[in-house]
Amino acid sequence: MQKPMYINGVWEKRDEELIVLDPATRDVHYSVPKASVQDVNEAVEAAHHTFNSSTWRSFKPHERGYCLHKVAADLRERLDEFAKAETLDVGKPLKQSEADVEAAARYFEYYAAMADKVLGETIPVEPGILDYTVREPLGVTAHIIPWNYPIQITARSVAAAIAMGNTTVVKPAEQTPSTALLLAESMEKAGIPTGVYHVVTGTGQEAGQVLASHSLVRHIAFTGSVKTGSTIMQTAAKQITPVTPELGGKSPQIVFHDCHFEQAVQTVTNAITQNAGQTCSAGSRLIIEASLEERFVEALKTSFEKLSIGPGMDNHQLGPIITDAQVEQIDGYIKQAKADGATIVTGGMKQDDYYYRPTIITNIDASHPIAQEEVFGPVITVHPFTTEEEAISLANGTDYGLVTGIWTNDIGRAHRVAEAAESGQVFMNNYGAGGGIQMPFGGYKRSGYGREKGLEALQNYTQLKNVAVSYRQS
Ligand code: TXE
Repeated sequence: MQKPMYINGVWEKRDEELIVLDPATRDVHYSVPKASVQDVNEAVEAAHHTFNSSTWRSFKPHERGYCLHKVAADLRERLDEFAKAETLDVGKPLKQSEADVEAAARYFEYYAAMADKVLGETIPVEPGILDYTVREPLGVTAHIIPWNYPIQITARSVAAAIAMGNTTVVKPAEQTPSTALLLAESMEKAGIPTGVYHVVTGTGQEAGQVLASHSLVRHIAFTGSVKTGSTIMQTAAKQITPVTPELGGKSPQIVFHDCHFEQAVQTVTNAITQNAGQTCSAGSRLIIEASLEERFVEALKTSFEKLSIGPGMDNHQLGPIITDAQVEQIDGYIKQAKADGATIVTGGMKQDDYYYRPTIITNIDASHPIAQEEVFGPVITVHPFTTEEEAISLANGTDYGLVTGIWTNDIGRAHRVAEAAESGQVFMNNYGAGGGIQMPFGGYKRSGYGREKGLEALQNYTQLKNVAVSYRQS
């Protein structure tokens, strides 16, 4: 069965198609059109036309907000349908998909409320001059989405872009196009005008590349690998198109001897096993005070081994790994670590071909590839320290800088370490508090730049105009 893509309010099928597999069985689940260069051009041109149309130009900011609230309501009403579609595409446990759909609804509400609240300023210049700024939309914004959190990542940037008056073209990942397509139905129902939201289901190399290089695209929101992010930025640079790249991480959990032990064990477990570790902000390195290492690793092992593994639809704690290639990537890192003398405390192997057992690795040098690169699986490496300086140096010792977790009851130390952390986000004695909707999110170093989420993201989807008016007659 082919699910059509959505261009300019029309559901379009094509002879050339992409096959989407159910990660739990690797069976063919459905197909989508393989969007051509012409399809992408058509979507971008329609989005450009809509941006300049009297329909969209005369839409009042609060009316945009009203429609986006209705999108949120539809997501909640159809939460089961969206969550099942997400789990069948991504493989993640149904409960996690439900939480993702709820988060998507919250993004729509959050940015709906901001549609008529982004203000300009007046600037004192000199007598007789009124100087003011206006924040204006950019035009067509492109949204290139990865497969690990499709509905959340689509929602967060599309909601902000539309709230600010832009039009949008979404290119979902090849593996997970369902929920971006379902969202088109919500947009229609909510009264978002035709042409404001398009979904082109194509490959990264073709559809993604054409989208990133299109001269009418005024901003690109990208989440994915460093390699693809860098390619997109080089392409976009030719048109001077701004990119907001969110490029993953190798986030440390720094655990001091005076932490709340049980809470730290539980949260460190969740932070590397959620979505089977296929999360940009996964806490994939345990930086542990040496005096606590043995006890903590033992408790972590027990905690990992309690987790159930199986199909996401049956709500196990770890679902399948998205593709065979991704399983091989994880396995490759593990084999290399083993060959280099690391100790596998638990896990370290596939289960039933499509799953990976939660894995703890000790006796591993902090410079080893498995401790430096994004494994994107349920794998944590352990690095002991004796001084605070050493902990900071280990935590900051990768090219990434997305999130830092700090576990201690010494408030002074917690703030010193937070200050030294080279990452865009720090969690103290929690990891992921608040759900993240309102908090700016993005990387230091190779994790990217710019911020999605929170009020900060609105900067991505507006441009600033300064107007100087002379009002004195000479
Ligand atoms: O990512 P890509 P892939 C990391 C993770 C994973 C690795 C590879 O380590 O193992 O990346 O995953 C589109 N022009 N993350 O190959 O290539 C592509 O179609 C324009 C981290 O899936 O970055 C998809 O829609 N677009 C991460 C999106 O880019 C292109 C999430 C992401 O794909 C393109 C996912 C091109 N030339 C993977 N090539 C995170 N930060 O959470 C591909 N795409």
